[in-house]
Amino acid sequence: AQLETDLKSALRNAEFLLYYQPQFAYDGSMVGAEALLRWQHPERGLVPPAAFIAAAEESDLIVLIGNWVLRTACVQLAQWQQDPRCEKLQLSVNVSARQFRHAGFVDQVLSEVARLGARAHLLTLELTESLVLDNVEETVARMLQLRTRGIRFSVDDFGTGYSSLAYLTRLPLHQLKIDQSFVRNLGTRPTDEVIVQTIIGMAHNLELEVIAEGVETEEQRALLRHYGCSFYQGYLLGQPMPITDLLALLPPP
Ligand code: G
Ligand code: G
Ligand code: MN
Ligand code: NA
Repeated sequence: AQLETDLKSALRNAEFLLYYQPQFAYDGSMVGAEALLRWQHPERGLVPPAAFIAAAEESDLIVLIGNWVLRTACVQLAQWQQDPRCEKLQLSVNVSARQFRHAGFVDQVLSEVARLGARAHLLTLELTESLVLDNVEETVARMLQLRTRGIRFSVDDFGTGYSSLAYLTRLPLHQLKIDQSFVRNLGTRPTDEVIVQTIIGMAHNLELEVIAEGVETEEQRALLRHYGCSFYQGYLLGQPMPITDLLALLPPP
């Protein structure tokens, strides 16, 4: 409960900020970033989401925090659109199950996008596999309301749940994001190579984009490329970083 009180005051005192982890195409060009929440605590310093997201998810606090993240991401997208170096960058935002199921979610996303003038097709919402499978009817209905307005969807941590091909075809998805637990052992654990190849093949057959996360070595990237993975994210290419550092990675105009 203390943490909950602290999080409420963090919202009031504007102590949250977004870090950005770059995402690259196979040709080395930056295609966008994932927004990752951080809490700049007055005494504890920079607090990672692992220390507070789960607590926030126990109440509608996650809705308030999630709304802040969405708004801030839309502000960023709208700013990028003013700069020819950034105008094509897409931004991925993590969405918690409780936030997605909240009655106001669809309206919240659409109104922030419209109010701030962000291009909807550059905003990707990352949903976890367990979220999308929990109540497929309702999930599809909500996703479609956003999809028809241009918002894109990615399945985060893909491969850790139990998605069947049948479920996947029912969801209006744009991207699968291969979980880092499979990427980590590429080249050392043959079963993970099979899993990664299967996910990539599945994505291609469903005409979905596929991105690998947690890419830490050249060997992993080379294998992923060899298997047909088109997009990469991970420490090899860039850690989550402040926005100014991200923009410094772009080629000069
Ligand atoms: O960098 P990392 O420590 O940023 O993130 C750890 C976990 O926190 C990841 O599983 C990530 O999905 C989650 N996370 C990061 N930012 C957000 C956010 O804005 N909203 C939600 N719901 N989860 C987030
Ligand atoms: O939203 P998601 O669960 O995918 O969160 C991504 C998490 O993975 C964040 O905590 C981020 O900091 C972390 N991460 C990003 N790239 C790497 C990487 O290359 N290696 C490891 N170990 N973690 C990473
Ligand atoms: Mn994510
Ligand atoms: Na993930």
